[in-house]
Amino acid sequence: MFRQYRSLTLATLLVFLMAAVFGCTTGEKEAGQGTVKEKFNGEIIGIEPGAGIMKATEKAIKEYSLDYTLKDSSSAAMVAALKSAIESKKWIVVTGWTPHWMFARWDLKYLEDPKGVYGGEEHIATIARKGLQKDAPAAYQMLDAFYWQPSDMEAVMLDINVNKMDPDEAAQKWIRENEDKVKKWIPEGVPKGNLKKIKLGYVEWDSEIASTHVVKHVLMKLGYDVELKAVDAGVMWTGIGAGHFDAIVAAWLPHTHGDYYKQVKDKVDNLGPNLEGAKIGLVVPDYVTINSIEDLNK
Ligand code: PBE
Repeated sequence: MFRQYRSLTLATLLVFLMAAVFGCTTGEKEAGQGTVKEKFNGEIIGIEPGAGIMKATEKAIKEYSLDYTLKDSSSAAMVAALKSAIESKKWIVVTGWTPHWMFARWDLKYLEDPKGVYGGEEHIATIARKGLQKDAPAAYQMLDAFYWQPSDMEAVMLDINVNKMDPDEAAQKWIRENEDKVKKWIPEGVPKGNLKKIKLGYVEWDSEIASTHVVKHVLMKLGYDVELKAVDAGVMWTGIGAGHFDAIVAAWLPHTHGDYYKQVKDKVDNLGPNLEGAKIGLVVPDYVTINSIEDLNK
């Protein structure tokens, strides 16, 4: 009986000792003494697989020889992961872009990209199918004139994502509050044409939800019915090339969607930039103490 007790006590002591030792190691890591890769859990949190930024990140992993896994997810899941990491002050690296409301919501920074894998500054272009000009001249002119600032797009994104407005409501609110800008996009004395319904393709990226809904409501002001079709990036591009969509306002050029664009460029009308000063890259919270993609290897 007594012997049994003694061995039990010894075993308990051993368990306590082990817990103390291991607990200590974990505690140290949480206090921030792991390697950079360990702090990021060896993961880059990505978005939808077809996005240009995902291809660019695969390339960055190769060019910087990063021992990291790029996780597919969705734009919404990426933001949710970012939010929860920030709430517990954990390190996280995500595929991010500008314009995006997340920069207004949290203190974030781009990791420097000395090899230029993400391609620097770019623009978002409007692309129309061939024949739209003839079928719906007023819509075509409006799409051609559509041009706004990153701050405009961000205002709509903030209403949708932070103020939890419905995209249609947020778009209509922005239009109401920016009559002077919208007026410049509305053609005068241009016939509507035979096409009554305009079909816009887009991907459910926060930036493109904002722009596509604004354009939808301006086209409705011109008297068109408008149908929005949310698809993958690949389908958006083959769709505009094949004329399944009348237009897209979500073409990130020259870099992010450069490969997609190359495949359809002779079959579409490029109506030029609708926004300048866009950018993609790897984004971390400000409290993360590294500054460059090269530091991810440390
Ligand atoms: N994005 C937003 C897209 C373009 C718009 C940066 C996530 C992409 O990477 O394809």
